[in-house]
Amino acid sequence: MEKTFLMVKPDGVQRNLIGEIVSRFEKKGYQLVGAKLMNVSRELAEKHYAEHKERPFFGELVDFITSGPVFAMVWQGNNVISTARAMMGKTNPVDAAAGTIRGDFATSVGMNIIHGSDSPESAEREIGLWFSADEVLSFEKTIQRWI
Ligand code: FUP
Repeated sequence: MEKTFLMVKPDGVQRNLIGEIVSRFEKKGYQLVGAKLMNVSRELAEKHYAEHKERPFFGELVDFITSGPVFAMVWQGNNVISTARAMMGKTNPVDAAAGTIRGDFATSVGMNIIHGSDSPESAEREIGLWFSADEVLSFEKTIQRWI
């Protein structure tokens, strides 16, 4: 079953949006298999956003993601990587459709509430970066067969 890494960023935590965001993915039919509220070290932030190292906004991005607790999660389900991206909306909230998380709650590209892995390779890399093997659970929900 496909897994992805999702994270409520510091702005989403500060704005009390953890429940709203978790609820959207639960209602969609996805399964939460790992979660933790945590502070992010600069080292972890720089590894997570390594692909943006040369971009002019890299410093601000690392400052932001380390500025307060984030809610890191692993979700599982059919096509969860691409479907979660669709539910998040475009990176820049100006382009994010109403009904998406960023479309409904964000106004700035820097503070856009949520991160989600953008490919199977990123999902594998990011889950390994943020979670140890014993923090990602494997359990069956019998109700899943009805969705
Ligand atoms: P996404 O995968 O949607 O999070 O988008 P990216 O990987 O392209 O960007 C990662 C983060 O960098 C965004 F969430 C916000 C930040 N960013 C900026 O601050 N300015 C930009 O022009 C692009 C991205």
